[in-house]
Amino acid sequence: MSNGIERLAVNTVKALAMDAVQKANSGHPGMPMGMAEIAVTLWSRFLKVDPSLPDWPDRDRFVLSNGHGSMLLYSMLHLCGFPLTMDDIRAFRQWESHTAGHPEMDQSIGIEMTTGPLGQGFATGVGMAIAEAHLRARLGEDLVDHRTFGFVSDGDLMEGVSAEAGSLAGAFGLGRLVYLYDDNEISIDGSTDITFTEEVGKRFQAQGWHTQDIDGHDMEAIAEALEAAIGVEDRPSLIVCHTHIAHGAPNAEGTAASHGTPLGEEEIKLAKDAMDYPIDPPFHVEPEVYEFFAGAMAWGKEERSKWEKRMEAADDEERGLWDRLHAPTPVTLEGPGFAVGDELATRSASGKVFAEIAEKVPGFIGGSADLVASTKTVIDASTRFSKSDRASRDIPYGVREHAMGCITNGLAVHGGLRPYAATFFVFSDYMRPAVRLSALMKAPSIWVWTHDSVFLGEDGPTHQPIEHLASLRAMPNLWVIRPADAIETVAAWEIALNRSDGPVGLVLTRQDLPVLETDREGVARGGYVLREGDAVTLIATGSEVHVALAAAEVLADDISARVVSLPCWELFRAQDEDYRSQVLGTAPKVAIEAAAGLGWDRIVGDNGLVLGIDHFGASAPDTVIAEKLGFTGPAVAARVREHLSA
Ligand SMILES: Cc1ncc(C[n+]2csc(CCOP(=O)(O)OP(=O)(O)O)c2C)c(N)n1
Ligand SMILES: [Mg+2]
Repeated sequence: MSNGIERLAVNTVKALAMDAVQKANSGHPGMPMGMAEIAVTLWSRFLKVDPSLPDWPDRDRFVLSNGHGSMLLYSMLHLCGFPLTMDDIRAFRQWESHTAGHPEMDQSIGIEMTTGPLGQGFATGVGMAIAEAHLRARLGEDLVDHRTFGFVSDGDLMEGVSAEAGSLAGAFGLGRLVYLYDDNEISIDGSTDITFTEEVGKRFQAQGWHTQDIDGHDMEAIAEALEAAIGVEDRPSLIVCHTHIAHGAPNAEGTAASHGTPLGEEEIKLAKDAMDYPIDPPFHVEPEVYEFFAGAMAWGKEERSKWEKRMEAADDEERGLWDRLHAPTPVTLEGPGFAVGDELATRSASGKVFAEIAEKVPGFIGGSADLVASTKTVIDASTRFSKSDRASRDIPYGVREHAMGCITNGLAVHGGLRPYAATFFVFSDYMRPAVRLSALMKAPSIWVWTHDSVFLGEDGPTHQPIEHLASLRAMPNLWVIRPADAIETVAAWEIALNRSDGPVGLVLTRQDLPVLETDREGVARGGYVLREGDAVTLIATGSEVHVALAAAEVLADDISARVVSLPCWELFRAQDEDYRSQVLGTAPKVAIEAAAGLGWDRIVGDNGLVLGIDHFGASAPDTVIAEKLGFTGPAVAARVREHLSA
C-alpha cells in the first residue's frame, strides 16, 4: 500500500504519459502507466540524484532500457525538478525538443544514454556498473560510491545481448547493478506466451544474479525488494515486477495495443475518472506533487554536498588521480621508436604502444572478446578485471562482442574512463548496434579491429572483411582509421585518444608490413602525399599503401605516379578544399583498397579507377591471395597503365 501523496504522484505520472502521447498523437502510453509505481518508488526513495546538478559524478545512474517508455523518464525528470520543463513535455517527440521519441543521451538534464534499440540499455548499464566498481577500487569509496539502476522489458530480455551482458555481470558479481523487469507479459505482437516462455528469474539465477518476484504495482513490495537488492553486494539483482501494461486505463490495460498507440480522448477520460484525477486541462500537476518530489530530492542534494566535502578533504594523491581521470589533457604519444624497414603488423605496432598509453592515460581501460593474443591489446598481462580484482584495467569479455561494445559505451558515458574494445574486424558486425550508438551518443569509445582484410589469409572468407570499411564509413560521426604502417598506427592512437566527441575505429592488419617514411601529421589530416608524381595519383589505405608504392616503382620508368596514403576519410573530408586538391592532384586517380569499392568513386571521380574487391575472399596464404586478386605492384601497375591508355 502507499500513502495518499505517493498515489497522487503515481497518478500524475500516468496522466502526463497519457496526455503527452495524445498531444503528440504518437508514442507509448502503456509502459509509463505500467511502471509508474516502480518509478515513483525508485526515484522518491532510493535514487541518489541531484536535479540541480544532473551530471554530478557520484550520482546513481538510471538507465531506461525500454526506452519506448520515454514519457516515464521525462515525467520523473520534470516532476523531480531536473531542467526539463512542462513545455518540454508538451513538445514530446517534436522537432528539436528535449523529449525525443526515445531518450537520447543528455546528461545535463538527467538522461543517461540512448536506448532506442532494445537490449542496449541493459548491456550499457553493465558497463556503467563496471566503471563504478573499477573507479571505486582505484579512488576509494569516499569519492566513488554509487549504483546503477535500470528498467528493462520483455523486449530487452528477449534480445540476445541481455544474455551476453547478464552472463558477464553475473561472472563479475556486479552487486551494485539493480534492474527492475517490467514483466507485463505483453509485447507488440501480443502475449509473450507466443515466443517468450522461459522462466526469466531462473535464467538470471543461473547466470549468478539475485532475483525476486513482486507485484509491480505494490509500492511497499517494490520498496522492500529494492532494499533487499541493494543489500546484496556480491551479485547483480533482477527484480521481476509483475505488472499490467497501461495500468489504470479501463479498456486499454493489459492490451498490446496500449504499447504504442495513444489511448484516445475517451479512454483518457475514463482512466482519469477511475483514478479520481482532474480530466481537464491536460498536463495538470497538483502543486503538492512537486513538493513531494522536491522533498524526496533533498536527500540526493545532501549526498552531493557531503561528497563535495569528501572531495575537498581527499589527499593530494587521490585528488590528483581524480583530476587526471576526469579532466584529461591532450595526449602526445612517442611510440617505441620504429625504424624504416622494420617489419611488423599494425596490430603489433598498436600493441607496442599500449604501455605508453596506459601510463599517460590513467583512464585507459578495455579488453578483447577472447582474442587478446591476436588483437595484441594488453595493458598489464599480470592482472584481469574480475570479482576479486576491480582495479585491473584489462577486462576479459569472453566471446561476447555485442555486450563488449555496449559495455565499452557504458564505460565511456559513465565518465572518468577512456575505454577501448578489440576483436577481429569481421566481427564488428556482431557489435555494430553498439558502435552505432557510440556515434549517435558522441561517446568516445575506441574500437580496435584487427585482421582487417583478405590478407589475414588461411582463416578464409568467413573471417575476411569485405564490406566492413564501406559500411562503417557510412556511419555518421564514426572516424575509421586504417594506418599503413607502425608510425601511422601510433598517430592513429593519438588521434583516437584525443577525440572526445565520438568514437574512432582503428583498422589494423594481421600481416607484417615494413615501416615506411610515413608522416604522423598527414594522418591527423586524414591523408597526405607519400610519394610525389604527376601522371597518375594512386590512393590507398593500410596494407594497400605498400601495393601502391610497389606499383609506382614498377611504373617509374615512364609514368610518374604519386602515392597518397589516405588512412581516414572523415578527417580528410574535414580539411579545406585547397589541402584536399593539393594532395589528390589533378592527374587521373586510382584507388587501391582490398575491400568493397563502394564510396571510392566519390574520391577518384568519374574518370578514376577503383581497384577493390566486390566479392568474398578465399582461404589461402596471403601472398597467394594477393597474386590471385591482383593486389601486387606489377598487377596494379598493369591495370593503371591500361586505364591511362584507355
Ligand atoms: C532492437 C529493437 N527491435 C525492435 C524494436 C521495436 N520495439 C519497440 S518496443 C518492442 C517490444 C515491446 O515489448 P516490451 O519490450 O515487452 O515492451 P512493453 O510493450 O511491454 O512496454 C519492439 C519490438 C526496438 N525498439 N529495438
Ligand atoms: Mg512487455
